This record gives sequence, C-alpha cells and structure tokens, in this order.
Amino acid sequence: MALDGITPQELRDAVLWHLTYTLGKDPGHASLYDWRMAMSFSLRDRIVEPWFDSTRLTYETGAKRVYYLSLEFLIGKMLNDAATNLGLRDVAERALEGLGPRFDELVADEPDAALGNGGLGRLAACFMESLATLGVPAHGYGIRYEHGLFRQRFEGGRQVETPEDWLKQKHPWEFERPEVAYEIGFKGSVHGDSWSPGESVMATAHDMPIVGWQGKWANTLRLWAAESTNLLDLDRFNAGDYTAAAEPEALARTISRVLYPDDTTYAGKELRLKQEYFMVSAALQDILRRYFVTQTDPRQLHKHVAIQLNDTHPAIAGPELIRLLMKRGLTFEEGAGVAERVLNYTNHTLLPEALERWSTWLMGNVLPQHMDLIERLDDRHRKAHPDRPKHVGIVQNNEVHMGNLAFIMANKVNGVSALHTDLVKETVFADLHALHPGRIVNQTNGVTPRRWLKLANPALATLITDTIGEGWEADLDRLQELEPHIGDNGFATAFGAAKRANKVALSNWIGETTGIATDPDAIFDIQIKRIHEYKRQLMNILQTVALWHRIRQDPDGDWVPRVKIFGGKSAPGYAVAKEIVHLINDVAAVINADPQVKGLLKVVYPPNYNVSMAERLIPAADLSEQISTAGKEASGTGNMKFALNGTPTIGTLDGANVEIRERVGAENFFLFGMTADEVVARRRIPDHARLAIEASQTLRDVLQIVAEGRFSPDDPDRYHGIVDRMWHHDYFLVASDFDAFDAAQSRVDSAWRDPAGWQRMAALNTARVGYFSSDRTIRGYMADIWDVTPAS
Ligand code: GPU
Repeated sequence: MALDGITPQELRDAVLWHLTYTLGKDPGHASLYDWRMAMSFSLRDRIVEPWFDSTRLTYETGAKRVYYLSLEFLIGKMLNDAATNLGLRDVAERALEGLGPRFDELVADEPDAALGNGGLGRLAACFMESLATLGVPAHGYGIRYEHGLFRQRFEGGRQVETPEDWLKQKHPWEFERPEVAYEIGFKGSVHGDSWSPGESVMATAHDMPIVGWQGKWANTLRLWAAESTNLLDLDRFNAGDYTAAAEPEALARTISRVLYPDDTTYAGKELRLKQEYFMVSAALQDILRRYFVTQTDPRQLHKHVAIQLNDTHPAIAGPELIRLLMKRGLTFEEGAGVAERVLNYTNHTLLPEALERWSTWLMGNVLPQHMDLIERLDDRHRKAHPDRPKHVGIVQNNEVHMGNLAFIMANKVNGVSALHTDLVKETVFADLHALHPGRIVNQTNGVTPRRWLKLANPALATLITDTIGEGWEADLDRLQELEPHIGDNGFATAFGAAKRANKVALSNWIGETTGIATDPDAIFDIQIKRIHEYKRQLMNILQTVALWHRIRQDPDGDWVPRVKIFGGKSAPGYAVAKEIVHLINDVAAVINADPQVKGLLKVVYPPNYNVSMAERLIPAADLSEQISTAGKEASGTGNMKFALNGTPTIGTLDGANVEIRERVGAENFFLFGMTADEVVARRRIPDHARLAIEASQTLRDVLQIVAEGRFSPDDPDRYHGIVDRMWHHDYFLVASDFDAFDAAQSRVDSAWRDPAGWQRMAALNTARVGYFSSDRTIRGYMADIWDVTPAS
C-alpha cells in the first residue's frame, strides 16, 4: 500500500479546495492560519488511506497489538513531520508558489503540541513514529491536556510561567470521536467485589493519526478528554441557579485541563492520581472493547495484546485490568494471571523523588476498590514468596509503592540504557530482581532519525543521501557507509558547509530573538534539557565564569571563541532550579556586556525551550553538554540527537553516554568526571565539597566572584544560597567534578584549533550512531518484551 504520488498542482488544488470549503475563505482574504489549516488538512487527507489500510490489515491478520500508555506525549509540531514522512515537503513548497505564504511560514505558525515535560514524553513521541515506520499495529493512549507544558519567559532574569494554549486554535491533526466515550468512576464505596463510585466523568476520544516513514503505515494516538456525565445539574438549573448548575461540567473538565509540569519529581496531588486513573481506565476499557470484537476468551488476552506502561504513571493499570476482567466473569486470581502476562513496565529514573507513592488513605478514598485489589495483590505475592524480605511489599508504611506494584504486575520490566538497567537491578529493584530473575531487561533508548535528522537538518540529510544513497532514514546503521568518505575533500567541504550554514541560521535567529550577536565561527556549546540539579547546569555556568575570569586576566591571549547556549525550563515549584535559571541569565548579562571580553565569549539563554527550538539548535551545535552526575541520568536522548547531527559530546559516564562513547570511539568523545561507583564512594567522605573547593584555585575564585555579587550588583546576596550549598550540601558533586570538567573543556579548545581533525570527529559521530535510532529500540521491545512481529 505504497503512497501514490501527488503533483504540486494536485496538492495546490487540494489546498485551495480546503481553503474554500473547509475554512470558508477565498485566497485573497486567507490568513496564515487559514493557509496552514488548508495545507494541514490536505496532507492529513493523504494519511487517511494508509491509516484505514493499516487498521483493516490488522483485523484481517489478527495480529497482536501493542498499546503504549503514557501520561505524556511530547509531539511538537506535526505539519512538517507529516510532510517529511509522506515525502511531500518539496511538493508542498512548490504547491504554494505564488499563492501566498511559504511552506516554512506555515510550519512556523503551528503551535507545538507540548503534552509532555521532557525526555520521557519525547521518547513516547519517537516511539509512536517508529512503531508506524515499522508497521507495528499499535495505539498510543494519553490525555488531551487543554494546556500543555507552560510557556517560559524571563523577567529580570527570573523564570515566569504563563499557560500554554495550543488548543486556542483548531488542532487540524485530531479527529474528535464523540461516540467513543467511557465512564470513569472515582470515590464512593465497595461492597464485596462491587464498587459504587461517588463521582464519575466521561472520557472522550480524540484521535491523531501517526504516519510512518514513506506513508506506508499509520497508527492512532488516542488522547482522552474529560467531560461531565451530565452537563448541567438540572435541579439547580430548574431552581434558577444557572451558574451553579454548570459546576459538574467545570469540575469534570479539570481532569484533562493541565499537564503537571514536574519532570522526574512526583507531586503527590489527588488530581494527578485522578488523571492517571482516568487515562488508564479509558484505555483499558477501549482495549478490551476492541479485543472482544473478534475474541471471546479473556484468558487469551496475552496472545493478542501487549501493554507498555511508560514509567509508573499508568501503573494503576494492574488493578484496573483485574477489575475489568472480574466484571467479565474472571476470578481475582484469573484476572491477576492475565494482567501479569499482558503488562510491561519501563523504569525511567532512579531518583527517589520521582518514585510515585500514594498514601493508602488517598488511594482508598479516590479508588477504594483498587486499594482492596492492591492489598490482595500484595498478599498474593507474599504467599508466592514466603521467604521474601518484608521490604518488597507494594504497601509499606501506609503508602502504595507504584514502582513495586508495576514490577509485580509486569511480564517484563526494562531500564532505558545499559548502565541504568544494571543500576535498576542493583538498587531500587534489587530484592524484586532476586525474586524474579530474568524479568528485568534493557532497552537502550533511541530517537527517530526522521524528525531529528531528515526534518531538522536538511543540509546534512541531503549530503548523506548524496553520499550513500537513499534508504538510510529507515535503516540508520547504513550511516556507517559514510565513514570511508569522511576523508574525501568533497565530503569534508560539504559537511563543513552544512554545519556552517546551520550555525549562521542559528546565529541570525539568536540575534532576532535575543538581540545578542554571536560569531558563527565560535564553538557553539549547547546544553538543552530540563533544569535540574543532577543535570548540573550549575557546573556549566560556573565553568563559564571561570573562562570569563581567565579572559579578563589575559584579554590579548589566544582564546578560542565560544558561544555558551542554554535552554530549558525549571519546574515552577523547584526553587533551586529557578535560582540556577536566574544565575545563568545574570551571568549572561554581565559577560555579554563586558568590553574586555571582545566578543570571545557569549552566553545565550533563549526562553521557552521546546521541541521546535531543539530542532533549530541541535543541527547547529559543535559541542553537546551531557554532564549529569554519574548514575543519575537514566539514559538521555538529547545526547543521541546531537551525536547524530555531527556534534561531539563532552560528558560523564552516565546513562546512554556510555554506549555513545563506545560506538563513536573514545577519541571522539570528551570524557570527564567520576564514575557511578566513584560518586557513591565520594559521597561517603564527609566534607567532600569543601575538600574539592579547597583543592581548586579556579573553583574558589569562581565561587568568590559569585558570592561577591558580581553578577547581581543590585542584590549582592542573591547567590549566597547557591554558594553556601556548594560548600556544604553538594549532593550532585559539582565541586568534585569541576576541575575535571574544566580540563575537558580545555581539551575541547585544543581539538578545535585543528579544524580538519575536529570535523573528522564530528562526522564520525554521525557515521557511528545509527544504533540510536528508535527503530532499533522498538525492534528490541518487539523481540524481548511484546513478542510481536510487524503486520505489513
Ligand atoms: N525522564 Br521518571 C523524564 O523525562 N521524566 C520523568 O518523569 C522521568 C524520566 C527521562 C530521564 O530523565 C532520561 O534520562 C531518559 O532519557 C528519558 O526519561 C527517557 O527514558
């Protein structure tokens, strides 16, 4: 079912048709929004057929289906992605010629669908795209948040959040399905095996088709919106209290109103538990409804269905599936047996603050029957393992441990990089691993090369195709074929020109959006990710201060010019991260205005980092900052995107950095810092921070400069907290790794002085990281976890 070609003229006719009949505008009066809608609908039309074909084939073959349950899908823009995968980007550009706006203007006009916080949500989006590319019958299930991740502004250097509003305009990529709706209950009371909820809401489906590479297959991302079961309280309405009568509707809709903005930190709020259950119950009701269209025996579910839980956020799926199966006549024991063959759980972090725990009181109040089922599951597991140490219980100290629940209910549990999976086995799940050897497997993360290379970096993508031919987009190991060409003059020149063009474009954009002038010949040194202590943006900005201090001491020295670029949001309630945001902005203001620096060093922090900004920054990067405290970053996926775009890493032996370095070669990676084992040992040394600071003249100078208020002359004490914590509670070991990081940065400078050598290193990064395609990751899940083969 390959895609039929379409000419620019045909697409142009389709756009004009939609403009007229869907938007009700004539070309003379159409706005940018109208044109974008008309183009989006015209491309969407091209997806519908493969979408139907995919569904039909799945029914016909009875293929096993994969369901990916996630509270986050960080999709970004869809227009360019659809055009890229349909192979219609050039056609779309030409179709618009002479009509009005250019295709890239339409792309720019689309708001990001920011239904996620960071890596976890973006991984879910990459997986959906790879599942479609591989022709795997799969559905994503999530929440259609009215407001995605907040927008970030800086006021006086401080982060200020404003609500995100992606649905203010119509979202052309969704199909509303008012007929697909399920009732979701909360609270109330339980009598035996029957639950009478005290409240309920409706979950209504909104479907987004996700088309794979070359438009051969399309899957559905089904997002649930919450609506009231009864739109008006009729008693109040009839009594004349019209405003109060609308309350049930407003209350119900709070459930899908807003994405919780915490990344790797759990908030513990009742509304969040309701969101989790809302999504899970709607998804499982939908999965079972579809199953019983063709099947009759619920005990065979595992032969037809594999469900992946994206972290513990949807872990209530265990008890919920049992509850739904019991309603279909299975006993508790049978239901539990089916559930544990169908469910799988991915762990994405070891950070204790991220491990979801709900008080038994809250769980018992919001989901009373599930609380009962959880206790029965705990009991069942205990009886199956009489020798089991006490502390692997699901319920401990009146708290429900969602990680243990997810583990106990899972067929397979996976970590997201080799190092992380080892640590999962050795730390959080050591006891459960001992009871269930073989259940934990590794699936190293990946990223989709369609969005992160083909779409984001057309210059490099074109060079790759010119060099090794077509087809690498869906067979990324083929990037290895670049290696013999890296020494060729022609290739080297073109590779350099592509990077340079991307840097010029970025430099122009930085100038337009921030007013800061940057030199495209400087090292573009980029750290983009959520702001978190463990990711150590603090170490990066302090090292920037060290460099500034050195330049000032020797203004005529032979310095390598650098542009330090930061991007990322802090959780609104994360005070320390917000201080770091403020410090970066304060340091930037002082350094950028310092005449002594003569433009050799610039610090740029464009606000509101998101998927679209990543697509702009990554292709223009020279140096990828992956500097987390070893043992803390489960995998990282930005690290993969940079390497793929010809950007060497400066990084620690953490997460997937370890595997990236193995593949690109140690000589093409700037390694520094303590290993995960050394980190654990160092923390045991009392006063490790003070010892490290006292041993480092550079760090002492830097901390002195910050403490003096040189970056906050209006408020000299502003950073006393940061400096004090560095001396006394440096949990993430910024001090202990500082000198090693600084030295690695000097190695970067030296390497940069040899342009040919640098470029070879950059190109080898691209050529050697084909492994990190999310297609490879999905194939791993298919073989090791889901037991599925593609239907196509
Ligand atoms: N991650 Br848990 C998030 O982005 N958010 C979360 O709530 C949790 C994990 C990230 C990890 O920090 C990152 O290392 C990993 O690459 C990513 O998930 C995808 O696995």
